[in-house]
Amino acid sequence: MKVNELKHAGLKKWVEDNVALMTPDSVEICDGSKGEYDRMLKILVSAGLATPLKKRPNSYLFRSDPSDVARAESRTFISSKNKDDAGPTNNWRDPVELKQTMSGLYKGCMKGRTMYVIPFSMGPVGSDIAKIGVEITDSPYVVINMHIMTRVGKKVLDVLGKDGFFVPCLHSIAKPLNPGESDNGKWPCEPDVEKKYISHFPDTYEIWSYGSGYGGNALLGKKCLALRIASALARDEGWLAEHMLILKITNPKKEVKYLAGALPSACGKTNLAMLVPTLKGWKVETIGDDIAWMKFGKDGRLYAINPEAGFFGVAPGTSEQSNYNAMQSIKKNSIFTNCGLTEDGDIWWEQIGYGAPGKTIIDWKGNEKPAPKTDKAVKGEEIAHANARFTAPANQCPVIAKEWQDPKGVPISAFLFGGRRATTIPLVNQSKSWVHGVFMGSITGSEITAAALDLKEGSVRRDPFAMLPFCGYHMGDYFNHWLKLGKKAEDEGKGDKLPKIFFVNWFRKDKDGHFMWPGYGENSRVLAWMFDRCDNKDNFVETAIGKLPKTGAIEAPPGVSAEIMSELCSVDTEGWKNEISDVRDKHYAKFGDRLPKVLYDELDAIEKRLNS
Ligand code: OXD
Ligand code: MN
Repeated sequence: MKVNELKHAGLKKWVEDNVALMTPDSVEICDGSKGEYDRMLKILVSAGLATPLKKRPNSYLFRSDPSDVARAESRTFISSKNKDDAGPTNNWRDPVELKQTMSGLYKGCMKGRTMYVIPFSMGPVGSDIAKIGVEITDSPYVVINMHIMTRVGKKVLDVLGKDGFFVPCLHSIAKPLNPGESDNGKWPCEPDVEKKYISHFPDTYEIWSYGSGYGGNALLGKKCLALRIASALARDEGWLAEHMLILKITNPKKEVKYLAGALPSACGKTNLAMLVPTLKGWKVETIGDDIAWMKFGKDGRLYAINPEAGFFGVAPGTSEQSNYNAMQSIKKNSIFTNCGLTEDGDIWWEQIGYGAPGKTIIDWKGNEKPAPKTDKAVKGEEIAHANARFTAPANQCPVIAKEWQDPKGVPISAFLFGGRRATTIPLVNQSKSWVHGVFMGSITGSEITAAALDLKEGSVRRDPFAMLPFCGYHMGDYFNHWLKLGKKAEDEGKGDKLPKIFFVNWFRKDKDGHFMWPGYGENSRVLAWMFDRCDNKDNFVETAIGKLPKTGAIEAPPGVSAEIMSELCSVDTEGWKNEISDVRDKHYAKFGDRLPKVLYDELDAIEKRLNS
């Protein structure tokens, strides 16, 4: 298809304007076909950027530039007209100035390259909850990743019609080529981090990205569209765009419920989405591992779709033990970025579950090193980058639920929030009400190590709703949006249809620093308790902080004593008093008068109950 054959006048003009600005050598409208995918890989292999993997059919390894290995949060901008609308947790730039700067950078940026125009659907094509985006990019690596992560092609243009709504997503790796020049094995990008831009214009629902070819900076359907821009759309249109997994859980009586869960990075969200239950007779299946879009149905229930079509997962730490189903999902047709390359032509990473075969291995920077005999991570000597990734089609997951592509979505019975907390926060806690649940989401936090961020070891980084880097507007307004949706449902007499809200913590430690809860498949015991709570089973005690499991309501996993279970499921009054003052003084205070008053009321009410 040629640009002048595009039926949508707005799309055609947008593409033509950008062709004039970016001056690519040629333009291709992507059709999402296997032929197109294979052609992109030929280009990438001959440019020395992709290595075919002997051990995995139709799978390839890429090594990015060391400047281009993760989301560039400091270069991610929320460019709303009013600075106040971006809020204290986002980087703001004036949209007129930012567009001027970036238009200057985009000028001639695709010289010597092909411009690819990727029409994609986030969510099953044509679903009422789905949205269409079109990404302009000069990166064939982006094209193949978008093929896996979204639904690409002509069917999307058909749904878009002549005047449908789409989110324009501009992307360039910022590396024009001179005549005769080739990438020659060097990952093309702007190596100066300060010159990378990942910009969002929430008032006009646009994305402009420049200088990075990696992950969330470049695959614009994911964090940029499906979270930052979608959160603004959801605010304006009355729905929810959340950083949540979606799972299906079936009990031994074959009853089914769906649950959506938000956990900050490094808390095992993908593992939870693909969990293998240890609890007999229970089954967990996956709908999505990262993002949920949810709209109320006429029946008052909240229906969720996974807007994505693949997994873009962190590789290190993924093993048959930590995530059996992820390991099965990446056996073929997968893309690996910044992993190690073994002598026998396979990928390898730290904590993959086995040492590397052979004598030598190529690390993520392309250097040959002795093959590690164990899979332990050695600081500063990593074979795979800590944020090395796999991209795999969701339908390769052995436990993908049959309804994962249902255009009407699945009805959500429960929300789960959680974080990595060594103390205070119990194993599981159900909110007393919707408002209390929003309060729980708003104080979500996770402990970090000093090495990871410039913060005191063990201190809590608050990551409300796990949306801190992903909310496209002021987080105080975002909390209010959640409150408003709950109030509307209650005012309409549909409050009982709202999902129940829970807070979990798999990461409590004892005085010696050992984890008290085994996690992984044993988390099914907690999911089962939540399942029964959704059916109003009498398995809880009412406490100052919420509804906690009754003694014996969660059967202890092997090796966990009754005393430990009771500690995991009780109120740490002193710890909670500290938590409350930390939230009031260091967290809520940041949001000024946009922090909804009812959340302060909730804080006061918990404090009062703790003191009584
Ligand atoms: C992700 C993230 O890549 O949350 O999913 O950073
Ligand atoms: Mn994520």
